[in-house]
Amino acid sequence: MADQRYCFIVEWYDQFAQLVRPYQLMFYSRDNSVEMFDIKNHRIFLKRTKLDGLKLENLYVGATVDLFSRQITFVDYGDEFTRNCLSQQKERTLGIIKPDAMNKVGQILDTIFQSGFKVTKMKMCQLTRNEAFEFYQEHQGKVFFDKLISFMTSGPVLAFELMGVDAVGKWREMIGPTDSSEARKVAPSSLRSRFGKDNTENACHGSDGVASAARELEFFFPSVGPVRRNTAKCSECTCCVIKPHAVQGGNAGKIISAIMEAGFEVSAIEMFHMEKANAEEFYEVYKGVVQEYNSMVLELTSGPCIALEVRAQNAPTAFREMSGPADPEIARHLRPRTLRALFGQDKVKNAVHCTDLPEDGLLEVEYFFKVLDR
Ligand code: 3AN
Repeated sequence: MADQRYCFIVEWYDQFAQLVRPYQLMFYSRDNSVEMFDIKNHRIFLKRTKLDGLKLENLYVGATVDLFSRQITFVDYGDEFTRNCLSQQKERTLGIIKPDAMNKVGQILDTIFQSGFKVTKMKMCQLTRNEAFEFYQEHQGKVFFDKLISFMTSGPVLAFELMGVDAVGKWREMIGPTDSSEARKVAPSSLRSRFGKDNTENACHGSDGVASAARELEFFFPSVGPVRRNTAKCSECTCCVIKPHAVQGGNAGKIISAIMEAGFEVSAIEMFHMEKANAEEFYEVYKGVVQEYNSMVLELTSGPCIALEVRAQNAPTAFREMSGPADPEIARHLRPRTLRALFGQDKVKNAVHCTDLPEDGLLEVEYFFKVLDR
């Protein structure tokens, strides 16, 4: 591979100084090495160092990456070459699973993950009429507008950011024509053909261009100001965290499907890029108790995870049963149908976190959906 040099502007939050420190980060594709330059102090911060775990595909504006136990946030491209090369490869679009297809959310997500899209943000929301009005403002005055607003506010939706080469066009192609019955004729494998009913209840939304994608992403994932409300109910619930390795491995859709098929209500879904301090706080009860504590923290910060609010009677106990023994090897022998038996690799990469103490179910839901989602 040619030795391309990509340049990014990154930030690191220095907890001791309580300062955000900006750096220039160079990534060399030939040998996967990085070099960092301290912008404020005008000096080399990290000499060119090979980092086998680092991949160009994980470097994009908005990403957080663990470098020598420092959580680095990528805030911008550092030069025009990098911007030109990568902004095409890392085009973004907004996808929505509409209220009519939320009972198939796992299957649809699975199709997305298997098709090679990178999902970089995700949040389940319940739109108010005002919010739906704002989102669909371009359609105001059209005959179907009222029907569209009533439909889009009739239940929760899942909004997500997709990233990849020609993401806007590819996602439009994957969802198919607006009218689901037309889709069944001309694009039978499309999502609207498979999951939609007609031209209003058509399962999915996709931005129709790069500019509308930017506007629509900002609507659901604002870069400034308050975040959109999540849908957590914080009652009769427990928290499931789909761990980064399972998200990266493309298993999140299958895991959500399995949970719903087992009769649980999945009432909130959100992707988080966990910071080390938060992962340590979340796993605090295991510190000094479980041998794998440090590796667990490392895994939880190694990439995006997906937190779910899972509801049922006695949710923490029932969901613990479904997750299975912490060690997937043991799970595969004793409880082969559990999530960890099916999707786990080892005691740390064991697919999902579930709480051990029933009284912690609600607290963990609140940690993700009230404390971290601000
Ligand atoms: P698309 O989502 O395929 O880009 P748009 O942007 O023309 O389609 O319309 C936005 C949404 O409005 C559609 N997804 C659909 O739910 C609804 N819609 C569009 N056209 C009609 C129609 N003729 N009758 C009823 N609803 C419609």
